Amino acid sequence: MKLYYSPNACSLAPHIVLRELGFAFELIKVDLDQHLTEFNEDFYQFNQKGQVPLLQLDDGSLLTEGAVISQFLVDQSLRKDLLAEINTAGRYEVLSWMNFIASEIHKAYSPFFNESYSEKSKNVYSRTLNKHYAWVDQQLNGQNYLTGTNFTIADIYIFVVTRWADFIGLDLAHFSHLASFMNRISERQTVQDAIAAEAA
Ligand SMILES: N[C@@H](CCC(=O)N[C@@H](CS)C(=O)NCC(=O)O)C(=O)O
Repeated sequence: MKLYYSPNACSLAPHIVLRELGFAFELIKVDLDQHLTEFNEDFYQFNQKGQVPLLQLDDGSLLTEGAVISQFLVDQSLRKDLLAEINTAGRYEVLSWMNFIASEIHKAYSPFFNESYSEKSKNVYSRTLNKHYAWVDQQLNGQNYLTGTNFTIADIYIFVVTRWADFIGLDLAHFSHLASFMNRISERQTVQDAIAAEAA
């Protein structure tokens, strides 16, 4: 398997999932501005959306959309703790989080990485993020992970996008349960290995 990624981008989530599962994979770095892979190939020939993450299977088939790639990967494994089996309530609880993170949190960060947005528009997105994180912080009150006692792919995904708060100067320190959660996830060996591999 090959994972096309950009350092610290949302592709870090399926990258961590690959390490949690112990799968063999190759990382291919993409320069998103130049649309080039580290081998000087046009990234658009692999993904016309021009976005990471992109997963290429050994048979050459391609899968996009990080939240779906993470689900796909766990379904290829025996690790049902990361995402419960089909037709169980636990699975849909995790998928509900995945959808919330993708549609409400992940995309609310995008304007901060796009120079065409004004400061005024960015302030609107800051307020949106604060509102969502206030709710997330409440959910984490008294529990280690988003869905309770179990670490899942939703914890990985929200960890990856919430790291961006530091990059854009969004202060989330007042959300103490969220802060503890971020520390807890950052202590995992797979998370540290993935971050180090992307920095190499
Ligand atoms: N809907 C996609 C969005 C992926 C996405 O936003 N990727 C960003 C990096 S975090 C990217 O590739 N941006 C470059 C671009 O959109 O041109 C997903 O969830 O996988």
